[in-house]
Amino acid sequence: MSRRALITGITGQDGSYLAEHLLAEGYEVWGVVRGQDAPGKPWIRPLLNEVRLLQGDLLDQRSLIEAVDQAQPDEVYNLGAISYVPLSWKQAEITSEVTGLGVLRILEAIRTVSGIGGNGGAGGGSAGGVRFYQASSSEMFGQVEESPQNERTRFHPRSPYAVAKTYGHYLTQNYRESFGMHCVSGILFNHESPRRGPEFVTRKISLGVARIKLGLAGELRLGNLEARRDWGFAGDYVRAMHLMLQQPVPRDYVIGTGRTHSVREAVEIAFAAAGLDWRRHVVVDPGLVRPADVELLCADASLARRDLDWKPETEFAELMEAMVESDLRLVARTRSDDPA
Ligand code: NDP
Ligand code: GDR
Repeated sequence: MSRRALITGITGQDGSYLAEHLLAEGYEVWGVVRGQDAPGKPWIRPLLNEVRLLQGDLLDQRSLIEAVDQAQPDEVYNLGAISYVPLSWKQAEITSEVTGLGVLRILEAIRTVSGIGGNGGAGGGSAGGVRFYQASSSEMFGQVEESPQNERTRFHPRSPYAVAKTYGHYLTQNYRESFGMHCVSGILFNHESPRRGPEFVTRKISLGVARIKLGLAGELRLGNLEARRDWGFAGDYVRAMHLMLQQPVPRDYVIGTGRTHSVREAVEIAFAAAGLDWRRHVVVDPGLVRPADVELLCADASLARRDLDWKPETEFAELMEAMVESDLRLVARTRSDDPA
């Protein structure tokens, strides 16, 4: 019988890549979606025949219990979150509810359905029970004092989003220790793709380049060009999520490339890929600089390399170029579909 996976956040960037990966691995995949309508994102549509969708919300305990009960999963991947850092200053409360307390609700749903009591263990939950993956984030490191960062690096979260993720991270650890549940957190560094939300900087750049190249815009407004990130490809990172849950002993892993680039370098690569001079188009907008930015993040993923035999396969320049190419096609198609 095929193994069953339940994914929250299946409509997001990572959810869709993870669903594709697990289907290819022979899993029966179930996804939790919000609202009444079928999800509209174009990359989800081809999956609709293969993935079973359940209505649920990380704000709603009952819906999560029902989703876990219906899917009877072997593995649960909690990818659902409000994931855009700037929004978390404007809507700190809802971010804490979804990104932070949502982790508590999904863990409680698993505990309830598995019958794991206050002393742990009762209905499975240890080696034979449901395995749980929490989408932790390098944003938890925040203001770093040492680089690169690994599983032992101190956290110093710099946004309400990062604080909520840190809560979810410790709670996942706590359920592992308190109830013997097979819970792991992947501390993932930034990962991107053509499916990245348009508000995140790499995709904002690739879409901006495409619109400028096709004559639909003249400038691209950005914030802090000097921030440095360890950027990888989302398709490589979902493999790591799955590998983490296959380990006999649950533990947390850092996932990243170990290389950093600045936003300025991302801009240079993307504009050059379309034959444009970025200096003629990029405007630095102080209004886009964050109240407390994270200046540098760089992963030491040597534990994942050793235990999971995982390494990234996509170079940053290759990734940015692929995103520009994809957005050039997307913008050209949208423009020709536009009756105006
Ligand atoms: P996205 O923002 O693309 O996707 C977020 C998902 O969460 C969407 O499917 C969204 O659904 C869902 N969601 C939002 N609110 C709720 C809610 N109340 N109940 C249930 N689901 C909800 O994120 P990514 O795919 O990029 O990231 C996946 C996870 O990994 C997130 O938790 C993110 O914080 C974390 N992460 C991401 C990194 C990255 O670089 N991408 C790095 C480290 C961690 P809807 O479509 O309905 O809005
Ligand atoms: P991040 O990603 O906050 O690291 O969170 P984002 O792409 O939003 O920002 C990266 C860096 O770029 C700088 N920047 C800008 N960012 C945006 N969005 N828009 C701009 O115009 C702009 N100009 C400069 C930012 O200041 C920042 O330093 C992502 C999310 O996926 C989180 O959910 C995840 O946890 C982390 O990655 C790891």
